[in-house]
Amino acid sequence: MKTTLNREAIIRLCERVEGAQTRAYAIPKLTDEYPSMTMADGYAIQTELRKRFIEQGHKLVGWKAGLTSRAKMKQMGVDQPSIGFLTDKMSRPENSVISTSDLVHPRVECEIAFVTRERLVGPGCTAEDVLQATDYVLPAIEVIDSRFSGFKFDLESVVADNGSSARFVGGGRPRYVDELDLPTIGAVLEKNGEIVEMGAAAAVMDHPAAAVAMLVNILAEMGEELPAGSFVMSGGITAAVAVSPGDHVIARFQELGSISVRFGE
Ligand code: OOG
Ligand code: MG
Repeated sequence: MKTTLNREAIIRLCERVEGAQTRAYAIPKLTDEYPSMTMADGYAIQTELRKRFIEQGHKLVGWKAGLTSRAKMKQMGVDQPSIGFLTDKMSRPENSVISTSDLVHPRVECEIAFVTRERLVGPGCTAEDVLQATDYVLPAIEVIDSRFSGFKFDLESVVADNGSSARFVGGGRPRYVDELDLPTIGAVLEKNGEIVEMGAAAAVMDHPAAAVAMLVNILAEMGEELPAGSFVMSGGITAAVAVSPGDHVIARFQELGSISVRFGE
């Protein structure tokens, strides 16, 4: 991947995103200052952020594909998927209360997550390769939180902001993929007892494993691979739903059980 920003600008923008993420405030999208910034620049900033968090003792537990369904692309006004990294500090247990005071404007998504038992290396990784390397799948709720004002961004900016990654909750009923017809799995998202979104896993690139393959191929462009034992989210099936303190969210998945979380101050 070819970057256009110099090292100094990448560090400065990384520090800007890191400040907004760790202190939960909104910033203007990065392309306001650097209109010709590219996706490669976005990934260079994200990589810098990942290295910093790891240096601070955060553990890399996996990756996420984002903007992989038409519902998500339409909601955010973009036309391409992206990837981001996941650390232990972002993980929250099922049935927990997730605090919102350390988030800017959280939204929830329902996703299928994969746990791998073999490493995956691109380029040329396919959905079949992913299914072959998968130990099991499980449902997940992702809590995304763009650090950009009004949750408005372009791809270059959101990639730098680690794909809006904030919190994630894996749970429900883990299953082996060969026991499921993954694309036809339905998901219903409820907020405070009302159904707010619904869809099927096929909304994610016709098969969520295709989104994981796409992720592995982007990793390859960054000179990285997906190690065995990774937790990988394949992307929101439906549009994301805003949450505030007091909200109770349940994501119900056909065959995979459900995940419940509450939001607090
Ligand atoms: C970008 C993150 C998208 C997904 O599952 O599509 C994402 C955003 O919408 O802020 O996590
Ligand atoms: Mg997501």
